[in-house]
Amino acid sequence: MTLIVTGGAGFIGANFIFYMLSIYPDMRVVCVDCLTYAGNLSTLASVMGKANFRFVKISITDQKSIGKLFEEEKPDIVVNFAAESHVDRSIENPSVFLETNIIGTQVLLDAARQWGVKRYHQVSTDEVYGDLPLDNPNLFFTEETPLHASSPYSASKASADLLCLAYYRTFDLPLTISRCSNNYGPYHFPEKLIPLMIANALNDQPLPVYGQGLNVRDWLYVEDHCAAIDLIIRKGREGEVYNVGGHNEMRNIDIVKLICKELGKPESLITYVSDRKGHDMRYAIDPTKIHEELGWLPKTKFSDGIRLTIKWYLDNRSWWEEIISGEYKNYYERMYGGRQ
Ligand code: NAD
Ligand code: TDX
Repeated sequence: MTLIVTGGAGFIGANFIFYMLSIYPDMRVVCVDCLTYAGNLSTLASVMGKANFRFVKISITDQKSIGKLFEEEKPDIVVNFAAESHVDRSIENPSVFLETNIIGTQVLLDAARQWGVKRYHQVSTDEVYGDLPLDNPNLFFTEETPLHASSPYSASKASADLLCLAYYRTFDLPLTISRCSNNYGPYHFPEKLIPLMIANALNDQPLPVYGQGLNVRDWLYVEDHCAAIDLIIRKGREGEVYNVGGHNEMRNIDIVKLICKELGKPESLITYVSDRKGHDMRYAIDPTKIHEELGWLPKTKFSDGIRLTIKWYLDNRSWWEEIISGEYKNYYERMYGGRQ
């Protein structure tokens, strides 16, 4: 059994590789990643020496190299995590999002068709549904909710989902799609809310909360997402979309205050800054389908997961300190410097 994982040097892809190799120690896992700013080879250090693991540095947009790799490896399963994933960067520069998230997906779908892959899985996001209002907590995203993306990032992910569904309908390509809510956990790139706030708090730096911090996200520990994808590729029905989320809605400001409390840092570090353009108010997943069809339920409560995550950032300072001391500094200055 050979599994290709694209984007495996990033946050969720790396956690998925660890998860799969721990549950299926004999599976051949091939990681494809072109190592953008978000990809980090040191993340994969613990699996790099394994005989059944291979890392290949190529872009999913590189049709020739992807074709050659599929010819060599003849993968049974492909799970596509590779993407530009940060909403703020998509507002700054949309074009690479279209290139990677849409064209990259098309290249993989074509290779999967050509080489007879048994299952192609597209890792999508709840952001394709747009957002929900704050004043109606009984509304949730189901798989039937119309696509209504807000940012260039989510529009590119929605486009990729439509392409996948078209390949299923037109070519019978055996595929599945998962749309997950916000993940958190080890190896989360420090540009994202939770790791950014942990790193800044540990360095006694301001904690930049967009707007009033009232936006709501539905947080899921990354390992629970990995378990859901494993179930979907084994037992999910072809051509189907599965929403993944654990009913764990939190306001941004409450997360930031919790991080201050856990780290013993003063809330006076919190700085309200101008809002993200087009900022989605609330995401909330209805996970009934994956629960009833596949028996999936999240295992990690937020109170445990956030402590595990904070501990990981305390124990692995060199991982994120190296990131934030490099090119990230320029990004941070562009995004937050002088932002009021
Ligand atoms: P990430 O930014 O941490 O990692 C993305 C990885 O993809 C990096 O290793 C990067 O080098 C690689 N990559 C980017 N462009 C590539 C290309 N052209 N070719 C090959 N590799 C390329 O992202 P993440 O947070 O781990 O998200 C992974 C996937 O999960 C994405 O598709 C994202 O849309 C989806 N998702 C993320 C979340 C979340 O909360 N982080 C939630 C739901 C869905
Ligand atoms: O400095 C910040 N201050 C702040 O208030 C940052 C980085 C974020 N925020 C807010 C914006 C959002 O309301 O926190 C919330 C979470 O922001 P992000 O971590 O950027 O995540 P989000 O925009 O919700 O998107 C994430 O979840 C869905 C991932 O980045 C996507 O890849 C995934 O599809």
